[in-house]
Amino acid sequence: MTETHFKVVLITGGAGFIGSNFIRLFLERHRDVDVVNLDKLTYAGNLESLRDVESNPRYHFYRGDISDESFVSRLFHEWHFDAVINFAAESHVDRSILGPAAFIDTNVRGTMTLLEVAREFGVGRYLQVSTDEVYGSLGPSGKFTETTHISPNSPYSASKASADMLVRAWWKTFGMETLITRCSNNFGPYQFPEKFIPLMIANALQDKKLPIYGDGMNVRDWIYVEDHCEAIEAVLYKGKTGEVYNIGGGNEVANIEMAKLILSKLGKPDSLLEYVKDRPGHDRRYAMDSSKIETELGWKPRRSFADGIELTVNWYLSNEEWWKRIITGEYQSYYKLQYEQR
Ligand code: NAD
Ligand code: TDX
Repeated sequence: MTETHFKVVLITGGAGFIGSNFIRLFLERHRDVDVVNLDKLTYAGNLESLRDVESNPRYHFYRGDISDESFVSRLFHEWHFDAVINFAAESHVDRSILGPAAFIDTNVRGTMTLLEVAREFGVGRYLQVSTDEVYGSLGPSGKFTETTHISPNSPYSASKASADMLVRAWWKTFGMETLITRCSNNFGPYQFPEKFIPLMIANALQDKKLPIYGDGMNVRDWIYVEDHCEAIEAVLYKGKTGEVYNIGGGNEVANIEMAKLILSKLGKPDSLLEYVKDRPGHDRRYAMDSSKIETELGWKPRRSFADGIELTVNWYLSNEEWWKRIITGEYQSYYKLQYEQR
């Protein structure tokens, strides 16, 4: 599919959920590209999610912070990056309500730092991985398009929207070749068990209550993570610079329906469901219109919702060690120690 040729690509936040899935897919499909993964290894970063690629000679890991300008500059001196994909972020809405500062540091300042260094070094393409949440909330009908007014409601989405604005400005003012993707809710292997689907699976497997915020009727548009990764790949190679591309799965499901589906797949009773206090500012409904990326770049999601959820539930069933060690904090302390000793 490639017209543009990249030799070295910088992936930030590659030890997270979507980044690790992307690295795996990208190394497999682009056999002549080196991938540098820059990740701070926050609570959400886990090198265990990349075990199968760590011995690949084209994969290179650096522990560092995207908002640390001198570190980022040193990395750009060491490597000649043809493209940057910024996945690194604080990504959990509930945490942004409890403490927004880290969201501003990483999602806003970190993006600015990457943009500035990438500009200084003349990087070819810069892709910002953004979210449908920047558009705010929908009523019962309609979908977000790329021209929908930006209207973020949580500290998380406000920080992501701010980053999008910076990216736009660096395109317009400095002529940088930037791209923005805005995707709906992802699910699949290696998602941190604080997010809705893995949390529901992990709790059900431990016979713990499944906390449902509010009336459980909030709707999300779910996309299997591999489909999101393929969309990012399509935008990186074929997207028009300065543009925004919406990415959605076309699978609108109310939270309570999702939780019940997971319980039934695991043979667990609905009595595990527990309605709890709503999330403040909780967006009611998200739905993406992906017609632009479909018509202009020929991408569309390949995985059906039924297949994706089956694969995901099975993955958590057969990778209990991965998520249980996260819950107990075992990986976190192991990797922290390993990298702090360097
Ligand atoms: P995640 O929380 O699983 O992973 C984030 C990664 O970024 C972690 O590995 C973490 O260690 C790293 N990181 C955090 N701060 C950093 C910093 N200052 N410097 C370097 N690395 C840092 O998140 P995710 O779900 O994989 O999301 C990836 C990106 O996709 C984010 O930008 C998010 O906003 C966006 N997104 C996510 C979804 C979703 O449903 N998960 C949907 C749309 C967009
Ligand atoms: O315990 C819970 N109970 C519950 O009812 C949790 C954690 C969530 N929920 C609800 C809130 C949402 O309506 O489930 C829905 C999904 O929640 P999250 O998994 O926290 O995702 P969301 O807030 O929709 O944001 C996600 O999608 C867009 C990602 O976390 C973001 O990074 C991404 O940008």
